[in-house]
Amino acid sequence: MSNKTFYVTTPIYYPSGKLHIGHTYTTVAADAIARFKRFTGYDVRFLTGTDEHGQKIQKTAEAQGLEPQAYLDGMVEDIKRLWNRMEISYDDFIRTTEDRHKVAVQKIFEKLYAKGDIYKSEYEGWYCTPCESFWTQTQLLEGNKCPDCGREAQLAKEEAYFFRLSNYKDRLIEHFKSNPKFCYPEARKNEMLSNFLNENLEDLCVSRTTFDWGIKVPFDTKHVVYVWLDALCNYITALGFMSDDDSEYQKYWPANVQLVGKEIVRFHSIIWPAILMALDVPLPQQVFGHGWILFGDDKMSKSKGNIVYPEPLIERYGIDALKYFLLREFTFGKDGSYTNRNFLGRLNSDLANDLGNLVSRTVTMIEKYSDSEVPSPKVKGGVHDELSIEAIRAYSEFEGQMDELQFSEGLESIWKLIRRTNKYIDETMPWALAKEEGKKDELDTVLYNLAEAIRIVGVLISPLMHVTSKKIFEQLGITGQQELLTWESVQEFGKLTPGTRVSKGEILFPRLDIDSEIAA
Ligand code: ME8
Repeated sequence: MSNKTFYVTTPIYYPSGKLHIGHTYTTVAADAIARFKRFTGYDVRFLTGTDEHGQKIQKTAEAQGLEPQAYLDGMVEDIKRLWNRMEISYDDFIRTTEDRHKVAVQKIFEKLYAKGDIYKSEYEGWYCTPCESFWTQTQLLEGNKCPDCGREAQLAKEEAYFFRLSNYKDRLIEHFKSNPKFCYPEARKNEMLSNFLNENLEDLCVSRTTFDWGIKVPFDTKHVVYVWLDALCNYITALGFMSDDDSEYQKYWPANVQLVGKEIVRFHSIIWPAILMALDVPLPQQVFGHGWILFGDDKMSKSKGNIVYPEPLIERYGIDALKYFLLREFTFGKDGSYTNRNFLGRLNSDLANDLGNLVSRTVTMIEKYSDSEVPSPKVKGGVHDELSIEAIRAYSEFEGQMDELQFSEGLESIWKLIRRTNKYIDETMPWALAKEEGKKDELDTVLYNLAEAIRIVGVLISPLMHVTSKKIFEQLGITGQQELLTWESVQEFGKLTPGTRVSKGEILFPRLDIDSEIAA
């Protein structure tokens, strides 16, 4: 195992409804990072899970006539089924109702209380149950509406424990300034600095007494721990923090990147680091707040009912089609709109036309003009060298873009190579070379270079689209040749062994009739 470690996390989702493509988006992005880092030699830990306490979950379970735990078990089974169906390569799945988490959260609460970072007082203010967020009167919108979701907040007055968030304001500002990539992208950092850290940072209420579906405060059991404090701690409790065996915590913490949607950047870049500072624990290297997938102009959300689910899309078009679309269509960090037309348009243009056609044309020509065997290249220079230079460019650009989590640009770099390779076919016209006398060397070279280019494409896309990548390797007949499938193998053009036998497989991405797909 490599001694370079990499820890990536997704938010732990509320199992208060079926997950949709918004959740899938974050998880697919985290999976792409995890797979890319493993591929490039890191010992990776990829954590996801579910946030199972709080008033909202309790109310949802009650509305279905179920005990919270029974309700949650069913929901979590569905979530795991979805991630498994999508072949998400998570290493651990934490549920906040698990003992390993509950016990550690109680210890964390006790420690913060013993240090004086948590104290008892009375809460008087507003609470938004769907967001599980506390608000002051001045933060509310007109009509006592929650500034995050626009729904009506409720007045709450109860005895409560508070976390001394205000004590950490200066250290947080200092951390933001001296670590410019801590809260990222730039726009999120500026938003946090100007909207929250510039104002009075009030102490945070961290316990509730008006319901009981939560982790009990160990020394005052009529209180349950505020669901956000409970939830945020998952990133370290899952590693065994404050347990008998904290070897994983020692190995993987601090996280390299914590992915979250932009609406919860405040919790992850202000409250979470303050808790960690209070615990004397190092902060994650980066909290990346990505944008929203909108439906029309609205955020897709369980409560608004304007939802696209991943299951019908993956059943009909395959997991790689959805993963490709999510990573390619939206700039990571910015909002974007989902439409069926855009989704299907990308499938046709990028996957069926550009990639699918290239693989199919290449394998067909090798079968036809070279008896299914990859010939050895004979000629150098000109257009042939242009192709190999392009392949090396694609590899190095892709690496840089993946390190910056710019998936869309990374895929575009690979697609530039794909389009260049398609153009190479048009320029060299292998079908004409096959007919002409004395062009055998030229033809062999073209066929070899095409096979090598698609091998490189297959390797480059493998962390993002592993199903397609495997199909390409099968058609090229190199599945068993591990040395041709590694990250190192694409740093050089010309590794494919002449004589390899290709065989045409199923079409990678069939061309779709968009209007009839939309009507279906
Ligand atoms: O907030 N576009 O859980 P949650 C993009 N339990 N991403 C979206 C999205 C959309 N339309 N909708 C959801 C919670 N997401 C807490 C987290 S973490 C300690 C606790 C993604 O089920 C995005 O990552 O509401 C967002 O932050 C997350 O799902 C919210 O999931």
